[in-house]
Amino acid sequence: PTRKITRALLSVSDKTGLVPFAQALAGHDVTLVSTGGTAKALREAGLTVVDVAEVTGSPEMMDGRVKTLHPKIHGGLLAMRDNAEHVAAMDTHGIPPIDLLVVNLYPFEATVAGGADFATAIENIDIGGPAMIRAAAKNHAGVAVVVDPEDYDQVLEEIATHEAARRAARRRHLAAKAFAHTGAYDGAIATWFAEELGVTAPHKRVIGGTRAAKLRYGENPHQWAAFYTTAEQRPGVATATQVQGKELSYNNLNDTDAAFELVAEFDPNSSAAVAIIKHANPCGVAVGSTLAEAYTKALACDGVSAFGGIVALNATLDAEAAEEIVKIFTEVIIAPNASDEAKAIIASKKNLRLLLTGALPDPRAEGLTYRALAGGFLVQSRDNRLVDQDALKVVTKRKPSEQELADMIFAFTVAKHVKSNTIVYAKDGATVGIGAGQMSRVDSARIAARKAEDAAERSACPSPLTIGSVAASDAFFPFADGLQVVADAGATAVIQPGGSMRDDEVIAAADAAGLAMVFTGMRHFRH
Ligand code: 93A
Repeated sequence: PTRKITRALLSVSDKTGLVPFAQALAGHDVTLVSTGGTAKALREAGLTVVDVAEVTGSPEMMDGRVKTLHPKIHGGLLAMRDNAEHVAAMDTHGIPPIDLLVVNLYPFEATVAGGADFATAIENIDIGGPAMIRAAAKNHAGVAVVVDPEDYDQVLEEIATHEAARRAARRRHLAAKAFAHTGAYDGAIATWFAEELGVTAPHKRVIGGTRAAKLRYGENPHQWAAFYTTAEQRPGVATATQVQGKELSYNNLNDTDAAFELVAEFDPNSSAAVAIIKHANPCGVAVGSTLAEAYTKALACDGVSAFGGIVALNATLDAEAAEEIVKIFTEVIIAPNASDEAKAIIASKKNLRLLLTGALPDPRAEGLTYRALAGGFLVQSRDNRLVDQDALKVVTKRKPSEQELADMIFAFTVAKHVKSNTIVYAKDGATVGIGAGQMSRVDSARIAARKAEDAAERSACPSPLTIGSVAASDAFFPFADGLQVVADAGATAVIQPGGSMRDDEVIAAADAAGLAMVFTGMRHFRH
């Protein structure tokens, strides 16, 4: 059986809840041992504290880099209480056992998130803390280790009840949490380092995240879920401030990310852009001279699917756009900023979540994406490529017009963010038909065209907007049949990567239909 807690070492950067916890410990006659700042906080609260320096007989040195790294501390954490040799070594060397270790680490992630320079970030790498946490966690049979102020009450309860049977199990849980804590901490450091060095491919085992939020459930209500953030500094759902609205769900976060990443492709200095997302696919995207105009155009693409969607904007949400958005049921709005007037309009919809990120992510930035599969996960570099206008190759007899070219680039940019296979029809800076996630490209082309017909019917438009549109395909047409569907739907120009064995047949079909077609040389699968 574990011995009673009579001696605790406290060394914490986050001093939340520290004083009442230490007071309660003192009330149970626990001796408090502490490092500089922690000892100071405890003394100011009137508590009696033994300095670590007094235990080690060695002062804190090198700006605090060496404070607890000493056999008098680590022996007290690591000695097995039921091992005669260990106990004898403690006696011989005058090492007092430590029964409770309370440590939280230098705030490395918060420091780098705050834009600290390299030297400051390095100085915020905690060495002594993780060493003690790992020592205590390894020796959990003899030491309770606490890395989270949320667990203070649990420890006090243990001291108060002395329930030996439950104690061992609880200590194992605390140890498991402690190793998860140091693991995530080192993962954050490694991720930050890789970013600093511009290393795209991560070293073996450096991927680490920290749980930022427990979610009520996952993709479905019977699934457990949480949101983990990495040290990747990318404005978006991970860094956003939620101004108002209900708690975000797993699907909200996933869809909002898709929406914001898409809209960030469009430079706000060139045009306002709006994307409306459902099930991680856009149901309408548009650019315009104002956000309100872009929103109205995006909504027109598929107003039925947009119900209950996620709206992302590439510029400060203004009152005019806010007025339009609140007209239908929307789950989430994400934007870099919002005017006070816009915020007041959004406030009329209590549940509507408004997320502000302060900035747009750089679509060209490097980074990693992850995807789970049974027994592991896949990691790849972000698809950070954009259409290179100079690399576009006109392959048909007819050259695209300026307007067609602009719409093609717009459509291909959107297609990059639609699940494969995708065909995106666009006209005048707005999608007019999106076919997503089909196993056959022909089906995507048909579905998108049919959706445009439906939209035309709903808005009493004499003909679907695919007539006179352009079409983008995320990957090459393997046969001419898909291209034929696009031509039949009324598109006048096509943008696609090219590179099929039957490119010649596809080009011939385009020429026969009088289409202009360009190859980008770059595929944008997204699954
Ligand atoms: O610089 S350290 O890596 N060297 C150490 O020996 C050491 N021991 C504890 N940092 C060390 N700590 C950390 O100091 C703890 O993990 C904790 O975050 C912090 C508490 O310092 P203070 O009590 O002075 O506020």
